Amino acid sequence: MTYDILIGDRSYSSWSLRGWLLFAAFDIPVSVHLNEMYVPAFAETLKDWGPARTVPVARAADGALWTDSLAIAEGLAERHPAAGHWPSEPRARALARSLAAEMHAGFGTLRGACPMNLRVQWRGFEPSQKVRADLARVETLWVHARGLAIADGPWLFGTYSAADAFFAPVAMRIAGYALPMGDAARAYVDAHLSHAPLRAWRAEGEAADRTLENYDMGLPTAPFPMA
Ligand SMILES: N[C@@H](CCC(=O)N[C@@H](CS)C(=O)NCC(=O)O)C(=O)O
Repeated sequence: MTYDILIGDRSYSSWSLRGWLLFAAFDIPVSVHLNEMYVPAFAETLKDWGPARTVPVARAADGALWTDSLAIAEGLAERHPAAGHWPSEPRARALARSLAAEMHAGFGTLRGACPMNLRVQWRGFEPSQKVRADLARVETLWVHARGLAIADGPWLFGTYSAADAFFAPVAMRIAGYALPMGDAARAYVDAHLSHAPLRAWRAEGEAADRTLENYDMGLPTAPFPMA
């Protein structure tokens, strides 16, 4: 089976990053098509991808179309049961699905206040109480997942799962805005910063992407902390 995925600008499109990681981190080949965001052609291009209104969108050679990142996770897990999108242990698998769903549906304050931007680290960002509350919830979920991990390894359930793909952009926000987190959460963020697929994604964004002014926080910058 071959696949195609339509993504937005790699440096900024957090949902696209999730969708693509669901292929790349699980060794499932996919042809990538870029649909630059915030230009009129964005909506035009989407017309070739069924009812999709946002990126990512993934398509299988048999015509199956997933117009949402969570649908991509379930579609690939169904077609590639050995790839390991969800943990094999039932309680861990239930929690992994719950984490991905909560990430998908929530954390609007954190997402709105700290848009993902893989090009710079912002200096002097002061998280509001509401952002801190989202971060506290993120840490609660991560600690809970680690308690159910059945394998060694730096990821939420030991080995990389779709839950990690869903939290990768959160980890990039923590790194990019130097958000305050405990040591265990910091180590988890570092695992994402060292993750080869995510590093490849960022390098491609650095090489190809425009700078989107609407992502400018108006703060001093430092290099993004991924060497
Ligand atoms: N629920 C969707 C969210 C996708 C989404 O909001 N994508 C953004 C880019 S990160 C987008 O396409 N924005 C363009 C628009 O809303 O017009 C998913 O999980 O795939």
